[in-house]
Amino acid sequence: MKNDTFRLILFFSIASMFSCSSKRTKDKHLVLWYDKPANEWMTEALPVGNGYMGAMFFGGVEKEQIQFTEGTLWSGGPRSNPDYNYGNRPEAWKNLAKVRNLLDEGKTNEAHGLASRELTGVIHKKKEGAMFGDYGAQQTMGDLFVEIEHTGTPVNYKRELDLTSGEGRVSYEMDGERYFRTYLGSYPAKAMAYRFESSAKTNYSIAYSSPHKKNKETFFNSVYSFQGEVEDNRMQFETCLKVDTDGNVIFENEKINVSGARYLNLYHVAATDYTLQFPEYTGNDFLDNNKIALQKLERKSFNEIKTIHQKDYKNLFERVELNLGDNSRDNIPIDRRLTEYASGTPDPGLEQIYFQYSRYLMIAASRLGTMPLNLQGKWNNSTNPPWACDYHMNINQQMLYWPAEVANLDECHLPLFDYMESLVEPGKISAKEFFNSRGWIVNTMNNPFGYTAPGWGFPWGFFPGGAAWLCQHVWEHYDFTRDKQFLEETGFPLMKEAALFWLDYLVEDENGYLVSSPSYSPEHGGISLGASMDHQIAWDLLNNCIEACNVLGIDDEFKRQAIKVRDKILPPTIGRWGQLQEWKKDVDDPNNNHRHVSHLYALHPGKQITTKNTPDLSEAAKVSLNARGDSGTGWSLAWKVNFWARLKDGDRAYKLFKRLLRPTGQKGTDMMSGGGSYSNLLCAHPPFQLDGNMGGCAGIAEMLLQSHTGTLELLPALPTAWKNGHVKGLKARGGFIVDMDWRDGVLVWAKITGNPGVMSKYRLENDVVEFEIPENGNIIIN
Ligand code: FUC
Repeated sequence: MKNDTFRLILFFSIASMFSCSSKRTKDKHLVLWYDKPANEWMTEALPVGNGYMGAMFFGGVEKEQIQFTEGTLWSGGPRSNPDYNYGNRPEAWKNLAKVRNLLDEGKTNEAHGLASRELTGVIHKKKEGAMFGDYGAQQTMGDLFVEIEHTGTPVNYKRELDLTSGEGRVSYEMDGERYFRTYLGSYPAKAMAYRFESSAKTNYSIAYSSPHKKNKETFFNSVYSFQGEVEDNRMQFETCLKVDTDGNVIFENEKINVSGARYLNLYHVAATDYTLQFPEYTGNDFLDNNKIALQKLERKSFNEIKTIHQKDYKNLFERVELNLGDNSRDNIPIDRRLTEYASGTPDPGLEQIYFQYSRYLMIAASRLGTMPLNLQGKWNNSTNPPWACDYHMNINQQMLYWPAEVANLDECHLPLFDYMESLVEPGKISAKEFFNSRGWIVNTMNNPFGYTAPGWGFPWGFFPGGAAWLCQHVWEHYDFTRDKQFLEETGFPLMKEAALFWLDYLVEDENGYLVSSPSYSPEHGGISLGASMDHQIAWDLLNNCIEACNVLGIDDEFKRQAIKVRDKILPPTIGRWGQLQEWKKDVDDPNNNHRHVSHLYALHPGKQITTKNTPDLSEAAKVSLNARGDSGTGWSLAWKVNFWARLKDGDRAYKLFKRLLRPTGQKGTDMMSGGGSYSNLLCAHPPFQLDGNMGGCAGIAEMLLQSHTGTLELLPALPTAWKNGHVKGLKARGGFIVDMDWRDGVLVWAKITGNPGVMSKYRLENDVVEFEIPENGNIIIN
């Protein structure tokens, strides 16, 4: 009797939790939900993360699969091979003059041949099947499988990712009983937490499956621990599961068996011995890290852990609100919404979700003390992932962080800067060995082991401009936050050191301009003398350095030099068919629709070309962009959204944004036109790359607010489709926060918040208005 009463109370409390949760879900719009479990990792499973770890849950009824990894788990690097040399080829620079001479003489093929032999990075291939040898690759840590012992047909099945609370859920009924699960990644707890609840007493069997070598496996005091290592470099790791349940627990045959449980909480931690520190990259006390994380969870209930997580998450997430109109399609699963959207059904609610999903993903995967986002954020299920799931510096890494400032998540930008700082020392060696120059460089592909050399193939791997491009991010971080201390201590040292490379590398051409030689416009056209992207990146970096010197009032000598060099760099040039030239020579092919649109860097993310200050160059950029067309990989589409927004063509930007949401069944590597979204809304390059999600989010912001000219432009590229809307919390350069309401495509109300006394200008259509932030901290425009 006592037991029955207890059971009844429990049933009602779980039942009320269910009704609450479905009611809550109904009035919330920011939920990705599905009426069936995921079959496939890449296209359907849903991501959760705590910054350090990324996990994907499938929501299977009889068997839950939670694939996971930890950001530092990599193969390759110094411990994988005594010959690993961070990619460097000692004294490669001795061939530089010869390559330059050949280019000057127009002997491009010979220049290509010599550069391929001598200006390429070095990797050592050891293991059969490992694509990148001692360069390595990000590694999955494996999968947790949770078998749930129940039979019957599930009804009212729902699998969701709630962006407002930062948690995943699965719920269903079976045989008259209710089942409910929660999945979350807690940054403060440095742990993942999964909860399984049921109205009936349930049996579970939990197993971890690792692709890596096992060194030790224990189960003690309700904690399962697996210690293992990556085969080629012996990187050590441990992952632990702490089991908290009202059922009985036994560990046998490498499985945790739980019986008679109405709740089962699994607290999941993982760490490796990796340290972000040149030259060894090892030494982290990973066992201690996990021990401390688990100790912190002691005596905390799941609800307490969830509350702490939500506080941390909401503090970041709730800063920005976006409303683009009708949310009435929330009762339809996302996969169906995507298909219907692609066939013409307007769905502003889905567009809002797409925007906020990127913010969710950034919070889940990029926090102070963690590795920066990689090509797949922190979500990788392979030991041999595409492009090593690395840090790609010729667009991808930068795009991953485009929304960080404008979408009001500047703290999430910080891991990128820590990573950049770690690259300076190896990057200086690469600059010296390959170019005999000062400064630091990175090239196309970068791993967590200081690989800063050009890639091992030419020309795709050749891109010394990568570091300068990264430096735009530290400048932007300052410009958005106006954190002078950051600029002085972190930003400017990185920028100046990267600028030294360009002061040495640029050479004077026959007309007295400074040009980049050899250079390469990612990732086509071959070796050249004078790729425009290099010139625009160098211009942008020097220009930002000059502004930084002004702000900090330092380094007059360097500033003078930077001004002199900046003003001598070959400027963007208009070519024979009215296009913006991609190279110094006017050789652009009007039929080239390559996915990289590198020569428009000056338009976005740079600011050398603007519709207002350089209208002719803007027109030329438009001609180039039209010629490139509206197809591309996911990130290419996302970049085009931003380009058209900068060109103030909201409808064209919107057209490309819609393409980005196009459902794609493709899984291969279509470089031409396969870009779109999977049903879990992750961006399809294809395959999955997170850059497109982030670039798309930044593109939406760019349509609503721009500030790169020093003037806050309100609704500069509003698409006709977004007739009425509201945005709160976007950030603008100068340290401002902007809220806006618009009706029938016209701004009706805006609030600009900033520090009292700060002055700036805003532009509304053709009117430019100067303002000063008053004592109360904001101005209202209506
Ligand atoms: C660059 C791009 C490819 C891909 C890869 C990860 O090389 O050209 O499209 O995104 O990065």
